[in-house]
Amino acid sequence: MSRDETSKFLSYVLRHEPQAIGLQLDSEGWADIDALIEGAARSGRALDIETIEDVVASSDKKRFSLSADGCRIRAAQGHSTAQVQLQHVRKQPPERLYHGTASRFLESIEGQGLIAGARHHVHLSRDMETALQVGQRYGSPVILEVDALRMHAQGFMFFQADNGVWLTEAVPAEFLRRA
Ligand code: HQG
Repeated sequence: MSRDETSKFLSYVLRHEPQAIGLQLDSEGWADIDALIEGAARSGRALDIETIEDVVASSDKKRFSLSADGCRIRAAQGHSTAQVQLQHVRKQPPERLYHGTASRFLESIEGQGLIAGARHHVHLSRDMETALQVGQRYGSPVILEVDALRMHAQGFMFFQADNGVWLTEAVPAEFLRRA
């Protein structure tokens, strides 16, 4: 597998479908790297520790983390699997955060706010550029500005993943406006 294919494969099994290769994640999202390599081999994918380390080091968004002893790996955020209930670090957010989406979702978002969908959290970024890239994945991109500090002051919880991505459970429409 190329570096890109490996990154997509790791996202798939470490965030969404570990059972697809018979892999067990703990509640903090960690997988044993030997078990990951064995599971990949069983499903016909050749994976080795050097490729994994290369993908971890080169990931533009720092999607994956290795444990201090180098034996385990996890995705920093973006999970949908019920095997994982990652306890992200709770933090006070900056005044504004941004969410990139596609214009065709706007009507629904105006009605019900931002919801996590399949993932465990709504993903937000500190900068508009990242939000634009995220929004582009689904069509004509739109950047939404989130009144994060005001939400926080009203008791909504915010978390920051290992890689800096901001997370919250949902964003009611009243805290959203087009950037
Ligand atoms: C939209 C990538 C209709 C939401 C990125 C998004 C991110 C609604 C889509 C990470 C809605 C969900 C996550 C509502 C939200 N009605 N649509 N009420 N509320 N949506 O992929 O935030 O490259 O699950 O706007 O960089 O796009 O994979 O979430 O368009 O950090 O590492 O529903 O994934 O990271 O899509 O992306 P997603 P996301 P990686």
